[in-house]
Amino acid sequence: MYIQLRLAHMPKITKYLILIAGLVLVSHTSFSQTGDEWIVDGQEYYKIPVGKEGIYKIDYANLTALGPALENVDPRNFQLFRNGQEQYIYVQGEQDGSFDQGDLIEFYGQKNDGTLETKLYKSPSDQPHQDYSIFTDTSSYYLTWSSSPSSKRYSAYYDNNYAGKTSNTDFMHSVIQVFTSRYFAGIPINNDAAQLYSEYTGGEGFHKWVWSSQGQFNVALPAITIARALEAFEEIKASIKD
Ligand SMILES: [Ca+2]
Repeated sequence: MYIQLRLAHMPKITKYLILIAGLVLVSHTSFSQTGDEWIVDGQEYYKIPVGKEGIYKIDYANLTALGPALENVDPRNFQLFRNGQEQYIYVQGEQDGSFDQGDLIEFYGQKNDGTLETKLYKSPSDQPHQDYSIFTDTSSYYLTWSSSPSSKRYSAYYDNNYAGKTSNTDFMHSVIQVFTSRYFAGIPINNDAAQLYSEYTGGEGFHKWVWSSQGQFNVALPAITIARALEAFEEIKASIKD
């Protein structure tokens, strides 16, 4: 009797579920950005791990080692993505439409940081900083290609005419030094003995702990003018949190 009743109701339930699924699909495609729009059905993506900041080169041998199909791609169509954003690249020898011996791809590679981790915390302000990932230093770059040329290209620029130009005495340059010797598990939501919560709470991440008994600790500064040293000191003071 019970089984018959369930069978009798199934068509209605199924119809209801299909209606909900339809609504979810419409809202997904029409109104929301999920962050994975850079992944296109049918395109191939080759993962390139980067653990250190610098200029990276992919030559013909590197490219064909990544995947044999890549040597037949029109290099004007190459795209490089990091964290869902297409990156500017320089492609030497792309003008003839084929990637040949002597051609190469250059890009500015950055290691991973905490930018994508803000959403782990209950409140964005709970993340102490975005300068150091709590999981990995290694970024994942993805090389792919579309059916049309990409606009994200660096172009070569030469200007060797120095006549009539005067050099600056100094310039602005930012250096971020992140202290990561200790891991703080976050301020417990309830102040009891156990801090093993699944949530990422206030301040969770890598830090240097400074106790009042420690008179000083060293911050390395590059060669800078006195005025800039004072500015740097103010920046350091502002970045130290209780
Ligand atoms: Ca070429």
